[in-house]
Amino acid sequence: MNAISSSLLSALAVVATNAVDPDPGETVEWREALVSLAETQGPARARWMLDELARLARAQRIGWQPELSTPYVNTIAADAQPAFPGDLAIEERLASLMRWNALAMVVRANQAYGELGGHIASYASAADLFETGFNHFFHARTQTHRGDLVFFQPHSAPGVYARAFLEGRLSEQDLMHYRQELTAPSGGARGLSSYPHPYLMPDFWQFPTGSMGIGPISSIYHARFMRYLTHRRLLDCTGRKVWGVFGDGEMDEPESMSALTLAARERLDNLVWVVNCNLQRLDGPVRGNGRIIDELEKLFAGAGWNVIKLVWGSDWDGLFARDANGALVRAFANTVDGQMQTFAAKDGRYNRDTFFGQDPELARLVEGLTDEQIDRLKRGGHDLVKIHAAYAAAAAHTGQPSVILAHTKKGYGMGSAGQGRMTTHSQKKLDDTDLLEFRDRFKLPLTDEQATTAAFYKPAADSAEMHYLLGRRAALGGSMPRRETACEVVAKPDIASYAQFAVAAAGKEMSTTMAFVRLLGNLMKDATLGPRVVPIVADEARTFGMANLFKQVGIYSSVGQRYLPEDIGSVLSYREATDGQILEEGISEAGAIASWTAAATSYSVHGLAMLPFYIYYSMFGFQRVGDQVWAAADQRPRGFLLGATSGRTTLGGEGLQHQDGSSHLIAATIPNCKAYDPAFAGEMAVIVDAGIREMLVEQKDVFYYVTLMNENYAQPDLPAGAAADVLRGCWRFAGWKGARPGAQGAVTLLGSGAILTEVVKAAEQLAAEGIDAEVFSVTSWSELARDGQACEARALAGDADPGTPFITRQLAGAAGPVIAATDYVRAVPESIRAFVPEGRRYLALGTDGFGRSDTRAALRRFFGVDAQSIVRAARHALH
Ligand SMILES: Cc1ncc(C[n+]2csc(CCOP(=O)(O)OP(=O)(O)O)c2C)c(N)n1
Repeated sequence: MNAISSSLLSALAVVATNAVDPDPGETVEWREALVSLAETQGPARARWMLDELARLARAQRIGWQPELSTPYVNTIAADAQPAFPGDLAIEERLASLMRWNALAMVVRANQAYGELGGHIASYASAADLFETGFNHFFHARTQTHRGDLVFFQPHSAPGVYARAFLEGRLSEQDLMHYRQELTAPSGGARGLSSYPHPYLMPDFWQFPTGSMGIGPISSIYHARFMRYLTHRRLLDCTGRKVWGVFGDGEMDEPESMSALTLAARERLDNLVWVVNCNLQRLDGPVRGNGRIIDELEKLFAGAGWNVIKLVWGSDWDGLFARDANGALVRAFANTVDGQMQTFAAKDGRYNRDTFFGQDPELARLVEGLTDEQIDRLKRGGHDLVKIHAAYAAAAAHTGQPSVILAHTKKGYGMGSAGQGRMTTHSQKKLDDTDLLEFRDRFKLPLTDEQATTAAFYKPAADSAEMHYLLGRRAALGGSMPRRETACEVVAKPDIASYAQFAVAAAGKEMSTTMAFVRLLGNLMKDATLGPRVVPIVADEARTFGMANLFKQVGIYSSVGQRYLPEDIGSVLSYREATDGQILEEGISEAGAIASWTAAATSYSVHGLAMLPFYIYYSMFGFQRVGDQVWAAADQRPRGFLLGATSGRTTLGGEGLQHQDGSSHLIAATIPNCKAYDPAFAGEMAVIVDAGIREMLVEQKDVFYYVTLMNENYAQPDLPAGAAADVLRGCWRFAGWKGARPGAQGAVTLLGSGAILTEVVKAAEQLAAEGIDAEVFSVTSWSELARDGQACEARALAGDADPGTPFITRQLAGAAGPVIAATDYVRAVPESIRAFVPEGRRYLALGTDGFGRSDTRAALRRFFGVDAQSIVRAARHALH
């Protein structure tokens, strides 16, 4: 209200509801009283009075609630706008150049190869939103400022490349290789990825946004993680912001919405979202029969965000000022987005007749304007002055995250070739007339030939534009986006100092989950590494026996603990603290994996290596949030994912939706994910130790997935020298000699994770029957398969010495058919079939199908992975 001018206030006061006013005279008196109060005593007093009336209405049980939505106008009134601090004319010229080069990049790529794809219309709508950020707000990392985090709408990537071209970071050759990552090097260029992909452009993009919804949720958890780092006094992140430009269609994704209340609850005023409300998505309007801006306003306001509506550009200020009776606001209230899109697609004449022509008052407002002027009336998201005002207000706002709902036109400036058209999302062919019109529309300094050949354009180095462009970025710390990787090495403690109990377990009974939790507790006590550990849970800490950590290291809370926990006297009491170390994300696997991603990329985003361990029900990992893991992989994360209660049969009673038989299959498809299914605590310890070394000491871009079980059994010592084979994926556990005289044959048994104990029992039984059995513990099927495939690839490439796959060599030391059994689907052990030594039969047993509720023994029998089934398979293979 404070931002709404008094003239508008009076205009808004007469916006009619559809109900008939039974006493208009009385209404006028009340209205005038409020307007006069606001004018004479200011908006604060007016707000007080309205609050007071609301209280009174509640006491009287009148049944009135204030609406969460406001009229379809800017939140920031024209007279409350700060002066524009830049050179408007230059910024507009620069924005036009960005638009042109982005468009040219897509058009040319598709002229050369029609199959490449690409988008023009999204950036055409977002260009001014990006440019204002680049010229005035997005701070790059410097010696004194670790940089803002900026999430760019993915289909607008060409606009970011266009800017990098003008800033001298990319060459014309690079632009010519947009979406041609493989062929670019032969042209002496770097290929430009379709969307922001740090994996493919590791010194450029920071955050992948190509999969809708993942950018938004990730930005929230990054903002929260910055608070966590600050509160834990590991890194002061004050003064740094997270900016995200997202699509209005993208807001439909569950991930986009799922953490809005968290952002508000945590008072993340370091977070600003700009929702590019061009009212369209791919197929058509986002809300053809409604208004997405109004809907999002209610949603965000209800979730506790500061909402800034940026609906109309400066050209509209005069119209609103003259519109004493609120005809415009009334008309907007009756115009749905589908119609608004049509207005964008049509010319000034149509808008005059159809929109302004609906009411004599409206028609009078535009009497002095030509059709072309009506056509050019800007929406808020295309007006640099208004955008700047909204960004400045959002950046200065405290106590809440802010969202700017920026009204734009999809395909802005593409004229009849695309502006507001239903098909504009994928429009990438512009004919000569379209290109010339675009040039004229944005006053580009191009000859007809340059325009029709979509020539790239860069102003001379000594031009005012280039000075301005580079000067603005220099003032904001340099070019963006820029992905950095330098961070200090974190020393790894000796494994004996934290995991001796697991490596030399001496037959003690425990589950690998118990062992892991104990190991984690020990690691956190290490003076150097300990503080960098980030344990993450999604409301399953008690399930995994981690409740002791609540007291020991505390649960992170930005406000500490404002209550006496019920169990305060207990040694395991629930403790929340501002410097708490555990991130307890509640029942949100999407949130927890976003949190993990923030911590796992901290080495790059903040220059401070952290080591997250996210432990969860393995079924709710790759299957539930697989695409978020894929996006995390794109960012080269370093950290551990722990799939607990893993396997189809270890979690007996839980049944079909809980029993995971596939996570290792999916993990194997992620190139930088090293996945292990250890059977023993000692193996698990060696794997975690190696992971810490690879990620924190050697700073390799890998992350680890380790599955854990809740079945208790005797944990053997890990023999000296086994560690290297454990890490490669397979070590010889033991051999059993047939008890009966006279050779009955020999078999080789492979088992992993939960099923290794069944394999051992099978070996004992086979030996009793007179069959020799060698048992290998497979710790990673995927590492074995990758090693084999790498040898194969070398051989195919003509390498004279391609090497022998590790698993082939391991198995060569044993005899007979090979039987493999796991708690995962058969395809997991099948992945090494090609590398089993020639002439040896290979049988893979797994847990294909839906899970069931029953005891472990019954389940293993049912799936055919119990000792009996393995014995039967061995006998079968021998005959
Ligand atoms: C998870 C996911 N689903 C579908 C797509 C395909 N897709 C790409 S852009 C797009 C429409 C985007 O609309 P909006 O968010 O409104 O952005 P605009 O391009 O209109 O600015 C869709 C459906 C995707 N990239 N990611």
